[in-house]
Amino acid sequence: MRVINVAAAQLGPIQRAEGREVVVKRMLALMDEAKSKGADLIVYPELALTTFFPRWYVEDQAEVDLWFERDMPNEAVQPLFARAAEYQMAMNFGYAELTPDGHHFNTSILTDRTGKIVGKYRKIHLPGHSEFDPERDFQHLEKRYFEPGDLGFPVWRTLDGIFGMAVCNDRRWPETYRVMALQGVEMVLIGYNTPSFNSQKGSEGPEKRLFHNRLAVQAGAYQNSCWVVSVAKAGDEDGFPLIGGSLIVNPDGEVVIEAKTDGDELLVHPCDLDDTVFGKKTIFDFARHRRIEHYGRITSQTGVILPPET
Ligand code: CDT
Repeated sequence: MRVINVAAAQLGPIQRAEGREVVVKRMLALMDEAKSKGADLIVYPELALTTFFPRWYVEDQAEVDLWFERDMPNEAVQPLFARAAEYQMAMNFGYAELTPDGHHFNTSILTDRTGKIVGKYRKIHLPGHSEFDPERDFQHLEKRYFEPGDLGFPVWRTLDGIFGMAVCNDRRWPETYRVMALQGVEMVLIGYNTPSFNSQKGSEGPEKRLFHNRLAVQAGAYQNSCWVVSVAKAGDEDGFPLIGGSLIVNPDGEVVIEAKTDGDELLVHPCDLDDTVFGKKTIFDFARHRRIEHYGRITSQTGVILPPET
């Protein structure tokens, strides 16, 4: 048995006017609760330190850059790193990263039990658009504010297991999990900010959005025989609702625990990394069953190529 106690730390809304110190206080309160429940690892959402700013169209880059972190850790998050180290708790959270040479990424980091950053992932599947779109009910400007991640889908050995990360929209793409599973991933950590309504189809509301959230992560877990921890920023941010529905899924694709609220909420579950072994040795033993000679289109083609008309 290789059991780790995982705390999925869902965050409720963060308003545009709120500073990082307000959020960090809430994150610390969740970490204290996680400690009292024996957590080994705490997982926070995508862009955990700010409101989900891609909904706002801003032309002045200097103003946009106020949502970005130039260093990690920095002064604002130092208390989180210090307390995680004190508690010997590994930690994962997402933030907007501005590199010294001026690149912008939607990033997620993983620390070990000492508070040292052992893994960094930069979101690859950026949803949305890059210019103001008057046709939408609200904006989703991730393609404006971020570049696609340049680090691939690495995995890291820590906590006696093999861990990977993904960010929000990545969870809808089977390639995300499979590339990590080809490196033996045992647990995938995901943070998300998912609007409760489709900005291009108002009839698609929270019920369907929560269904797609479960569907995507349950399939990813089952088809790759790994744990998935998927954590929301939820609730009403300045009049724009985000779904909750944070959840932990086992390697059989079953939901073992799920959030009930749209606020700050902690879900703690013991996850045995050895539960990944059976699936990886049987139905999803990639070495025996994959047929890569038929998968060429996956990496040689992005869009659809229709068959010729007859
Ligand atoms: N943050 C993020 O990636 N949100 C997207 C919304 C896209 S609309 C389906 C998501 O995949 O949840």
